[in-house]
Amino acid sequence: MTNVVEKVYEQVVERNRGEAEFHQAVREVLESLEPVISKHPHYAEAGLLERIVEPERQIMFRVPWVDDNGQVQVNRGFRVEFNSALGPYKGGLRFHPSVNVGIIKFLGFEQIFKNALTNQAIGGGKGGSDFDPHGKSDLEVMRFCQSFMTELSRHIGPSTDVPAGDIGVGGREIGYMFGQYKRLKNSYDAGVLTGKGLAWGGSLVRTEATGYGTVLFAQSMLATKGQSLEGKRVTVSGAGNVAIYAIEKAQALGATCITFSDSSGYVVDEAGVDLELLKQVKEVERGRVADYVERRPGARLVTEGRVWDVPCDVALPCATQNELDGNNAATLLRQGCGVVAEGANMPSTPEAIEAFQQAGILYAPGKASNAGGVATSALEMEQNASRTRWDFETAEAKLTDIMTDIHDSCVVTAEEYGRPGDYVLGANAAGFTRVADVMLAHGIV
Ligand code: NDP
Ligand code: 2IT
Repeated sequence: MTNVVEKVYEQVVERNRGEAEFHQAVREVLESLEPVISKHPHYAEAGLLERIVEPERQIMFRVPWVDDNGQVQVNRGFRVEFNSALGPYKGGLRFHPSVNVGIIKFLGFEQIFKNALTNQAIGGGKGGSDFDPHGKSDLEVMRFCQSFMTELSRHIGPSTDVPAGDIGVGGREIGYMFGQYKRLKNSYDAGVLTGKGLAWGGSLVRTEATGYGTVLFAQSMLATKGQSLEGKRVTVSGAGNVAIYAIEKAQALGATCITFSDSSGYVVDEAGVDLELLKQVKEVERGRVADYVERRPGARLVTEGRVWDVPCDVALPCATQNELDGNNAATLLRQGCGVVAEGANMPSTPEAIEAFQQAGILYAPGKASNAGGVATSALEMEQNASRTRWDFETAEAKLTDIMTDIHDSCVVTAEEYGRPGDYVLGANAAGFTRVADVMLAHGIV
């Protein structure tokens, strides 16, 4: 790293001790911004790097609730309002036992650049809790969400900060949180949360958007080589919102998706995933991947190794951060994988990214390829503000246009800096420039 970038990175490590994922995300962005900083020294001179790595506000709070046995439980809640240069803070809420401030900060930091890439008026933020929804009753989830929102409601608003879902937060949780927000504020502010139900201000396509967008991005990358997803073997990790709709879109475009996974293992289904069965098991029954195998002849459950051991043409990591390491990348490359598009946030480790880039395959970082989710959240805000509702085709056409634009601006920006095909540089440089120029215009705030 050059001196100026190295100094900022060291300060981040020093000031945010023990936050490994945050350090990793900052390092990845700063390293790839070096050519931008050399070409445009005024960004560093204005202290923009130091400012952009420091959240505008970080909120941490106690979330007490009572479980079904009458026992008091205490979780920790977070909201990191990272950057509001482009619009209200926007980003999901994650409920997972692994959640800590470093994870929320890495996600919030990535969100700044992702949201900038969509070209919509949304700043970057993220939140969540170490609450684990697995195995909890609906009533327990409701009580937790109500307690969480009781504090969060002081900090959010349709023009201030607009949370949505992420791991462990879907339509059910957004519903409980919206109900509590409405009750506390005595105001039907539909635009305060996105990912709402269709009957109360939600947008068509929001459920599908992240997975669809990831696949559309992969399709755009393939098109630069005169290829498409038709006939390709695709491996997918995860079995949640992003994975399910990535599989749906990839199959619609003629690919065969042969895997999915959760924290109990992965499933190989060489005949192609039976999407209706997967939705039944995961969305309706909230079951485990083994429940799919029990009902699907020919499918097998693997509990050793990683889904990346399965040979494929295209890999779509759609579960969580650092789920694909250098060894997994080497295996993928050895077995002929030529495309990786990230549905998850930061699923590839730095070693894996390095391997993909050295091999010259098509590799899309999550902040570009998974931006369809937040982009459609911004479309939901737009519909809420104008009290309209678009049909599925209208919303999907807008999503498709946004994903094409993001893809093309990554390509053009990478070329501008003499590194054609480098989607990491393209995404970071294009996203950073948009935010940085507006921060300059707003003065030192
Ligand atoms: P879900 O909660 O719907 O699904 C997450 C899936 O990933 C589950 O199958 C889960 O398995 C698995 N998973 C999660 N954590 C782990 C872990 N530590 N180890 C192994 N498996 C794990 O979440 P989403 O599909 O919404 O999110 C998936 C990824 O996509 C995340 O990285 C998220 O940040 C990112 N993303 C989500 C967006 C959205 O709109 N929802 C938008 C953009 C990115 P299990 O149930 O066993 O834990
Ligand atoms: O990581 C992400 O972009 C999300 N979880 C979606 C955020 C949103 O506000 O829709």
